[in-house]
Amino acid sequence: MAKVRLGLVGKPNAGKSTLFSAITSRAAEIGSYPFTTIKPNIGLGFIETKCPDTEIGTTCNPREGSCSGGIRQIPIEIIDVPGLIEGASQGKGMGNEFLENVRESEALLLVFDASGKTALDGTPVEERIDPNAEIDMIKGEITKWMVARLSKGWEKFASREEATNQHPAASLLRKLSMSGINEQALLSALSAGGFPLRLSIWKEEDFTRFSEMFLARFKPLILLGNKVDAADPETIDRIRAKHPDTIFTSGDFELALSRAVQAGLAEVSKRHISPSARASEPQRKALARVQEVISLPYYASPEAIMTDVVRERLERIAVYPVQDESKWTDSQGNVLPDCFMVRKGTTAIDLAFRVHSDIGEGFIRAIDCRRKMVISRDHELKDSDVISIVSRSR
Ligand SMILES: Nc1nc2c(ncn2[C@@H]2O[C@H](COP(=O)(O)OP(=O)(O)OP(=O)(O)O)[C@@H](O)[C@H]2O)c(=O)[nH]1
Ligand SMILES: [Mg+2]
Repeated sequence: MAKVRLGLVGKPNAGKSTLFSAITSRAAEIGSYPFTTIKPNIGLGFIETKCPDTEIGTTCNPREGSCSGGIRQIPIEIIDVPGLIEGASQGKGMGNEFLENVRESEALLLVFDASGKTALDGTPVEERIDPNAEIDMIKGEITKWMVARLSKGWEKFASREEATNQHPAASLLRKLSMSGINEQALLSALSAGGFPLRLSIWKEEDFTRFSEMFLARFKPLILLGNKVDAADPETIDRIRAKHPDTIFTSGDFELALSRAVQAGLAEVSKRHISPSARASEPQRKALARVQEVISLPYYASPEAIMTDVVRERLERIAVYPVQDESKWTDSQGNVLPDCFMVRKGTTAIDLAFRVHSDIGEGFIRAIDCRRKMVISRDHELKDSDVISIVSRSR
C-alpha cells in the first residue's frame, strides 16, 4: 500500500534526526555537530482518525498501523536525510545526492533552527542569526538541485524526445521520475507558465523558472521551526511575519517528554503533564519547563504536525476500500483492512486504480457502503468513506 511519504530536509544541526525520533518513536543518531546523519533514516509517524468500525459494532483488522477504541492510527512514512548546506548543488558538504531520497516524498518538511543559534553550516553561534536566511538558503539549494537534475543530459534527452513526437509533459514526467504527479496537471502548469513546448530550445532561465514552478505546485515545502524552547520572542515574531504558515515545535522537548513517560516519571493526558511521585525535584522543574513550551499558542506536537501536514496542507482524506459492502471486509473477512489517505477530489475510479490497476481497468461500479448506494465512477469521495468496488477482475 502506498503511504503518504514526507521528507525532512534542512541544514545540518537543525534537529531533523531529533524530530524524526520524536515523530517515529525510533532512535536516530543525534549529535550537536554538523553531519551527524550520513545515511537516510526511514520510519513511520501516525495520524489519528476516527475509525468507521464502531459504526458496525466490530473491531477492524488493519493491515498497517493499528486501531484501538475506535481510534485508528494511520501510518505516514518519514525520511530523515543528511544536512544540506550552501553550495550543496556543487557538491559541497554531503553533496546533494541525498535529496534523491526525498524525490518520492509528497511534501518536504523544511526543518530549521527557530532559535537562530546555529550558523548556516550548522556550527553553533553565540549571537542569534535570522532564521529567515536559513529558510531562503535551503529553498535555494532545493531549487538548484532540481535545476541540476533537470538540465543533466538535456540536449540528448530533448532531441530524443522530440523525435518520438511525445507530448513534452510526458517526456518531462519521465525525466523527473517523481511520483504522485499526473501528466494533465503538469501539462496545465506548462501552458500556464508559457514554457516552450519544443524542449530543445529551453534555456537556463526556463530550467530555473520551471523548477520553481514545479516545486511550488508539486512538492509543497512546509516550514517547521524547531528548537522553540531555545528561541526568543523577537526571533519567532520575525519568522511569523515573513512566513505565517510556519509550524513550531521542539524535537528535543518532545523526546525528553516521551522518555520521561517511558521511565514512569510522568503521565500525559491531552498534553497536560502530571509528574509522578517518583520524579525528583529537578525532574519536576524540567517537566514544568516542557509544559510551558508545549503550551505556547503556536506550538505543535508531533501528532499535530502530522495531522496538519497530511490533512490540511496536503488536503488528504481517509477512505476505506472493502470488498463486502455490508460486512466491510476484504475477501478473507478482514474488517476495514486498508485505509488510504487520498487527495481531496479523488473519485471512485481513481480509488479503483489506487487499489490495483486491474481493478481500475475492470471497473464496473462502486458502492458507498454506508449509504448502500451505487455511486458513479466520477463521484468524488468524502473523508471516512467506505467504498466497495465491483470489478471484472475480482
Ligand atoms: N534546544 C534544542 N535543541 C535541539 C532540538 N532539536 C535538536 N536539538 C539539538 O540540536 C543538535 C542537532 O540535532 P540533530 O537531530 O542531530 O540535527 P540534524 O538536523 O539531524 O543534523 P545533521 O544530521 O547533522 O544534519 C543536537 O545537539 C540536538 O540535541 C530542540 O528542539 N531544541
Ligand atoms: Mg541528522
